Amino acid sequence: MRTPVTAYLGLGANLGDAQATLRTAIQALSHCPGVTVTAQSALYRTAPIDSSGPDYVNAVLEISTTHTAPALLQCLQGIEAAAGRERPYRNAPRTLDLDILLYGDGIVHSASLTVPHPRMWQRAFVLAPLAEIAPQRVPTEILRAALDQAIERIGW
Ligand code: A4P
Ligand code: MG
Repeated sequence: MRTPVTAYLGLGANLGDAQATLRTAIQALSHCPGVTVTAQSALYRTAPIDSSGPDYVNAVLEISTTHTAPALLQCLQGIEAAAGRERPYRNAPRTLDLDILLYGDGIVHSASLTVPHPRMWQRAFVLAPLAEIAPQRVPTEILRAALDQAIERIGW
């Protein structure tokens, strides 16, 4: 049995009932073998960044997992597919996006996976919910620099 690793996941959606989709995704994750959800941020309404369509709903989860990072990505992609995720083009509006933000202190650079998520440090829709549940992982200056982006905490 592998030693559990603490990982942080970014959740985003801007098509359909985004709040309901995020709640369903959190339920699905909590039923995944090898994954325990240990903390969840509030939901945030956020303006699209490098994307289009309606406002997004975003959140961040802390999990404890015995999966490797690639196996965890497969599990996330299965949940995205169940939510009807389509990929017509990069950064297209989406029913559900699940990203691995951090995997312990791990660094991954492969064709299909980059961890830490390379764009997370510029994005308030990741940094604000991450700071809510893991302030030690978000340098204050980096959070402050992103807070001119439109973001509203909407709770649960
Ligand atoms: N991939 C590589 N690294 C990772 C990782 N750490 N986590 C690969 C998850 N996937 C990772 O992703 C494309 C490929 O990235 C995957 O096949 C996987 O092997 P995707 O989910 O199919 O496509 P995407 O979401 O369009 O790309 P990506 O890279 O996830 O986009 P971003 O940069 O995350 O941006 N604005 C607001 N307000 N809220 C949002 O949630 N999201 C995006 C997506 C843009 N603007 C947004 C939001
Ligand atoms: Mg993604």
